[in-house]
Amino acid sequence: MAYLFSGLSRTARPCLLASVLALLQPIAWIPAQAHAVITEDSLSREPVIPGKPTQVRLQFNSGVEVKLSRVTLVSKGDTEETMPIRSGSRPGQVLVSLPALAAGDYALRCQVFAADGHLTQEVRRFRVGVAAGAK
Ligand SMILES: [Cu+2]
Repeated sequence: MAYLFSGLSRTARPCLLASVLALLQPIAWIPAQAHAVITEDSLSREPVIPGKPTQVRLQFNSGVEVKLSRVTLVSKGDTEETMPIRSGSRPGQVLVSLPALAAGDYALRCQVFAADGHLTQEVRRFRVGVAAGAK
């Protein structure tokens, strides 16, 4: 990190920049420190077929409070729709019921409460149809 600033002149401005970056870092690092992180998802291995309802499995590294969590489907034009979710058979597994989707690009926005009460958000992009399976 230090080398980023080595080329900058020794004025107050880089110091200010460094201070601002230092303040922002904890916010930027929330995903890395997340308390319920997706460790595996079925989207990366099983393509979503157009026109067919699909169950997506999300595996988290910790227990998840499903009732306090929300998974939103984001489609073209930033249209958002809350998807039905329920606990899977394995600890930390969440099942998302996707409706039949037309071909195109989508994303799942996962707002998840870990068993310890911490909220984290992750986005998983996926493609339905031609060249499906692309991340
Ligand atoms: Cu936590």
